[in-house]
Amino acid sequence: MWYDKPASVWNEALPIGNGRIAAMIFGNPDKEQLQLNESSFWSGGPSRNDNPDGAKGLDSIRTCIFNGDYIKANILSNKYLTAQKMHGSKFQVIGNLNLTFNNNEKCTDYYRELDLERAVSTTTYKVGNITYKREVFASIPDQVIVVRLTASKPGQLSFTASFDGELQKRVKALDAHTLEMTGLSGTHESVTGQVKSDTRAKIINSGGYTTVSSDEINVIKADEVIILISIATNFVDYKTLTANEEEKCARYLAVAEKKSYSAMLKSHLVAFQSFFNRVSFDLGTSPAAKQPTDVRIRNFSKSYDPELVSMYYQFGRYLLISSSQPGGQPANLQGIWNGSVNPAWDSKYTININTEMNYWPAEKCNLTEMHEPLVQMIKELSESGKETAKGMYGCDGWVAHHNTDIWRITGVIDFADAGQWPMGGAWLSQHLWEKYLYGGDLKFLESVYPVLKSACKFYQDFLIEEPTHKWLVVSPSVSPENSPSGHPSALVAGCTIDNQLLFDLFTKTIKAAKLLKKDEALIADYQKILDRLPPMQIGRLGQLEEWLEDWDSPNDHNRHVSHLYGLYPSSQISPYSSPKLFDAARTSLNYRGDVSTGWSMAWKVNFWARLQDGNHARKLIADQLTLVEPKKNAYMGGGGTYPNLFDAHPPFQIDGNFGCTSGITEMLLQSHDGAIDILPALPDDWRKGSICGLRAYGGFDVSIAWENNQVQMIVIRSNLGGNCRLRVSNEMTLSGGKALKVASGVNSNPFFETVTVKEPLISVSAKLNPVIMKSTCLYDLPTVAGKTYTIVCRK
Ligand code: FUC
Repeated sequence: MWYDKPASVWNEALPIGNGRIAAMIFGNPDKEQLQLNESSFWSGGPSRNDNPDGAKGLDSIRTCIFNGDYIKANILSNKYLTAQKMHGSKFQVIGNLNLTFNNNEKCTDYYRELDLERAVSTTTYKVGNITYKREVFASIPDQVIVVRLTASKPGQLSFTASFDGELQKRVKALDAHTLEMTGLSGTHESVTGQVKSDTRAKIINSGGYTTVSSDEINVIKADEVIILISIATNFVDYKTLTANEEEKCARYLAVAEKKSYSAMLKSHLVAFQSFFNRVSFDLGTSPAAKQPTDVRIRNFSKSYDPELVSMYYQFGRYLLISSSQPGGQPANLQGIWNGSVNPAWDSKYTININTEMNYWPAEKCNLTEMHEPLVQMIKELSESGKETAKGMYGCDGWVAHHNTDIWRITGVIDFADAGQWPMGGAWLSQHLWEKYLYGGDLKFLESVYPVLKSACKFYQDFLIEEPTHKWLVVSPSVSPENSPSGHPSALVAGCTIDNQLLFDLFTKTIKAAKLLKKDEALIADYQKILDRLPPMQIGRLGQLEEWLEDWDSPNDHNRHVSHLYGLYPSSQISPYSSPKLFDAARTSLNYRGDVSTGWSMAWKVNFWARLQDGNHARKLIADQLTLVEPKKNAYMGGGGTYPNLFDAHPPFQIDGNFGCTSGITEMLLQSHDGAIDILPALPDDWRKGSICGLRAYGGFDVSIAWENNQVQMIVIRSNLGGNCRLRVSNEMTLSGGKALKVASGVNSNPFFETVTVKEPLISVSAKLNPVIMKSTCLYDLPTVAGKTYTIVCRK
């Protein structure tokens, strides 16, 4: 990614991060601004937000819903279930390190870049005949941000280093080379800010000298300067704030300053590239790629620029590596990059889609380690959510609603129409099973099984029988952030997404119990619940119904498409085993329309990939790669992409980046439907390309090359052994010409079990438009763990 001018606003600055600390780099020749973040710097402190009156209101709210008195249900819900005071904390900015230069002359030859393959940002420019260069990276092994400033002639580096930050307590030069800023997180909704931060910049100059004023350091006539930035807080875990931030901050610096710049750069590259280099993606290039990145985004819809797509894809992987590292916090609504003390939606964790979307690329894009912080958060929520289940609803097990934060709150926030969704834990829990399907690690499954079981426990207690069909339903609930048209409130019972989530949760927990040989009696109970969940239904428009009744409106363009959870990320809707539902899902999506907020368009890339319509998915990518003016920060519809390739909801929200990276993968490889599907949704204009190093269920690493829209070569490494069933659109053989076995019957590899759902009832007026499926070849390749297989197009 490169630009020919500095960032004038935040959405033009370039992000670096090591999962714990991060910076946005502006690259201004006169004044370099490094806007700093640390992942545990959140407002408030350990806290809970359950409404203690839940038990008093629950029964009457449920009765109101079954009687159709939605207004009263809403009023009671806001009174008895919604949090009365605390709606979650804010992820807050640490502040800025500013380097002010006294360039009197105009600068020329300006260039700045973010090298995604090295995770290094570089700015160069000339003043007179001297070339200046700044390199910045955030090191995973050394836990500091490293800045190197050089000039083409000795003695040319003179600048002043200073800190500022809205939440600063004090800025002070500790010695002639070390500047320190301490800070305290903000008080919010009457929870006192308790996260203490310590930020230090160590300035190491070669040549020249430094002088100190009380809160600034001046560097004068240096040849080269290295600045090490260390940030630490008193955060230990979501319940504990007892670390000594000053000691931690100093320790990181003390270790780092003993190393040379080149040694630090080397270990940074080794660590970063051990993740990044696992996947390579080539869609070809074109003259458009010679332009600066912002120009390419502006021109994308009018030009042929396939390389912008592959770069955007890899940028998603870059962002996940940089914002989510084992042992740390999961990527929040802005990953780890936030310039404000008061960010949009508090930059917290919205778990009715957004946080889950952040992690869609983790497994399939070969970044399984980056999934770990989310797994840890789910474990923690399963502790904090137990109190919520008991206190609010009198149920066993654990529950989380539509949001959480670093303190792992699990109560209902905002207001009933958005917050009264007791399914956040059910959705997050799917990630645990998903991780097992890719990695096949039974020890991991065993470690998370109690979380799955306890999630089921909650719904065993919480589900109630609805009067018409005697189905078991979740009530009160909402189809995330959407109301049936004409309804005075979103509150209802038995939303489609809730039923789908429970279908997955119970099915997967049963599978896990069987694999781990546990809880036989429970399995029978779970099966009884599964048998009584509402089936998916097809409504009068031929659409998949979003609610228990046929309430969908053809004019509903809400950004959430929650009832298609069953299509993606879940695998309940399949062209092969549930063609009617498949068709109804497509009808629903067509009614919903294309253009929406950033993340919604990203979700639709995944949907159209699952619907095997590559051209429609490709169209959504183009919609998403529409340039949004960087100053547009206010909430509004019509999302796109900022000049720095950050997804624009607007405002900036990182889920759209991750969601689109996931969607592009789904266009090229899927593994949910009983087989590894090669190029299931290749658009016409991606005629030639290759993608290497993706992961599929069952522990397979898959690389694919194609030409003239036809698969040319597939390379499969088997990590677990077992049958590898492949679905390909053209005929293939093993390299060397040996025929592949044509597959039949059920895939013997247990990781590929297909999902069977009940066939829907279809209303008389509903019209289906069945898809003519592309004919595909199905092959079985028995594999041995550790072996690699090459398969080529049959000539
Ligand atoms: C949900 C969405 C919004 C936004 C917010 C963070 O409330 O409906 O569009 O993404 O989360």
